[in-house]
Amino acid sequence: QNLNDYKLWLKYNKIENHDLSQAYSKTTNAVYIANIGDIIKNAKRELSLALPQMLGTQVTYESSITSETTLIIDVFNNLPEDLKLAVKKNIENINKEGFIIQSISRNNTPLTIITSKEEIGLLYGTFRFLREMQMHENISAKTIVDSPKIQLRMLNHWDNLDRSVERGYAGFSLWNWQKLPEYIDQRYIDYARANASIGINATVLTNVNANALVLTPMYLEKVEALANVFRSYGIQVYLTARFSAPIEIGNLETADPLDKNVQEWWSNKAAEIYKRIPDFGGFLVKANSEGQPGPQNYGRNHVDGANMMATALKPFGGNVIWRAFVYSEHDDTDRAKQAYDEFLPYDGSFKDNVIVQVKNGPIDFQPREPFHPMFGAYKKTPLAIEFQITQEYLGFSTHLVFLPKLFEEILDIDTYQKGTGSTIAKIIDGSLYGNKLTTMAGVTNIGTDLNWTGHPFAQANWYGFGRLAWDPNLNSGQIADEWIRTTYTNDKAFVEPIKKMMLTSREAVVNYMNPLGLHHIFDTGHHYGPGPWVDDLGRPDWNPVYYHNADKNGIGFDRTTSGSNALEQYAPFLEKAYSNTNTIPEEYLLWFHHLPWDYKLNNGEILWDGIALKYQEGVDQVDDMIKTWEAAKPFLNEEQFNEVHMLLQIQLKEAKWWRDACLLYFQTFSNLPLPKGVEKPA
Ligand code: GCW
Repeated sequence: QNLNDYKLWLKYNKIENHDLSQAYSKTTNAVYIANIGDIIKNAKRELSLALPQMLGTQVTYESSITSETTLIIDVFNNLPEDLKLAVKKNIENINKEGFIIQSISRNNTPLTIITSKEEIGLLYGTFRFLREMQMHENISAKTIVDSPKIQLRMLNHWDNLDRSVERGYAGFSLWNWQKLPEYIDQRYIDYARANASIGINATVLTNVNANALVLTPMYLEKVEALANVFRSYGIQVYLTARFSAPIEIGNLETADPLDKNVQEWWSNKAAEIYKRIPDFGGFLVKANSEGQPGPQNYGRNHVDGANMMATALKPFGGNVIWRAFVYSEHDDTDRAKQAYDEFLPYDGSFKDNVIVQVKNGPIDFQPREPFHPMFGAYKKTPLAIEFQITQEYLGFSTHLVFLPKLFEEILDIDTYQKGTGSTIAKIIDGSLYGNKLTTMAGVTNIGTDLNWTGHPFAQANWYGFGRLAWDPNLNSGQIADEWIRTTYTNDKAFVEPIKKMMLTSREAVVNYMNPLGLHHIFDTGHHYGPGPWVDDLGRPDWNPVYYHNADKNGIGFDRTTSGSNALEQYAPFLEKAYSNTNTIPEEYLLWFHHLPWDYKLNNGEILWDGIALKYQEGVDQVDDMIKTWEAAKPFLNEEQFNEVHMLLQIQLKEAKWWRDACLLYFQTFSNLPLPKGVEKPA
């Protein structure tokens, strides 16, 4: 791995263009930055790191605003009256984390102002200012007025206390529990910088399959040390709370949420945490899911459990984020239906500091899923969307897959639950139902690898998640553009083809793993390679054969009225459209329908041929990605080039593996020859 990749998108490369460099030097010639708190100190640190690297000059800071000042960074309330007047209109259009970057002429001197309502906006504004410079934009020619559209922009670490990371493919956990609290690794600071630069403002440090130990004083002291670092970057710490903690670390005999002693235990625990961490965010809970303990162990329900914790956190302003990722081996209902069935009756019964967190799709982070039907159906209790940034089902950190494309696809979907235009973005940002708490969570792909994410391009998924959590209406092409230009170069001859490569990479992985709505045909446990033949696991709902149902008559999961009728969980308009093979988008075909091998696709191909050709298309797309990368070689140093080139070779080999394994297996049912154009397995 390349040492330079450690810097992520905060490389602050030298600006070679003389005129541009001159212009930026003028803008940053005399900087007044208010001294109002720890957060702004970090904005100042960032400027002091970035400007000399980009411009080759040291920054001169002024202790007060003078007629020489060229850049002012301060909150609106502190600005001199004439400047207040200049930015007044824009200040009305931002929220408390938003910012304005505006250039004016003051006494015939050009002046740039970065301002906000609160201190945190100045940090976000500074990072944005620096990004504009990294992207060689003409800052003084435009006014930027920007605010986050979602309140909690949150990473979920699936990090265990032994530093292993569940579904982590980039080394070990960043949190060095053994050396904490005294030893503050520079990584914690750089992690916070990277997150703040894209607006992430909350992090859950521990795995949802939690160990209760993190709630003991020995660990809380370490959590406090991390919270102290993150606070000055505007990042709030959350912890996972194992439901049975009162038994495991509290010496109680039960964890029954209606038991007085249990309730008291959690209230005391909350008080203990807030004493150390006054801005602690709250708990993320996985309960009665995949064998984790929960209220149902005591004959209670999700509402009892979540509300008990919510009551404990409420006096301190904390939240409970309660996951809806539930499905049971004792229930033979289609797994895709279970969370909705179980949770729908509880809509509106949760306390106002409870957020229900739902994965983007109804199964589990597949390369493509239709949206989870709880989105739009839940109208009163706020929902958080949970995306997976780590690539559990998308080739780990070996395959290049640009996930913002997937995130965007989901966010843009219309659920039709409150008429046309009921998009998931509007549900998540609260605008559709007026929810007060809004959250986007991403299961992080970060670890101790030198480049943080294993694959250098996986950095773009961290970046893109943050950008979309800030504004779920952003376009994935713009996100790719920003990432490439801040990470590599602004040269169009590099940016354009690489952007194209990134934007097709998600469809490529769908094609070579799970085309036309196929899903969950991964090999058991690790979820890396193909395993469509697996049929012997203890739980039927973990077996791939449960999902593809291939037999001599056809393939696919019938979720219409003749099957599991999962479609009844969607709005009538979609239920109708998806029930009909003529109107369902073909990318969801086999998710909802079991169809004969000779079923005719829209383009006239029979289903078997269509599947085979999709697998081939995926392989060809990876081939093209390699060609694109090879053509980009002049812009890369040898290490940079080789690293991605080697990874792409593996991706190609494995795309073929997927194609061959799946087609050979499915062919035992279809009994049809491979169509022309599909490479014969070696
Ligand atoms: O995606 C599945 C993973 C589990 C994970 C679970 C969950 C943390 O395979 O590793 O557990 O989902 O989201 O709870």
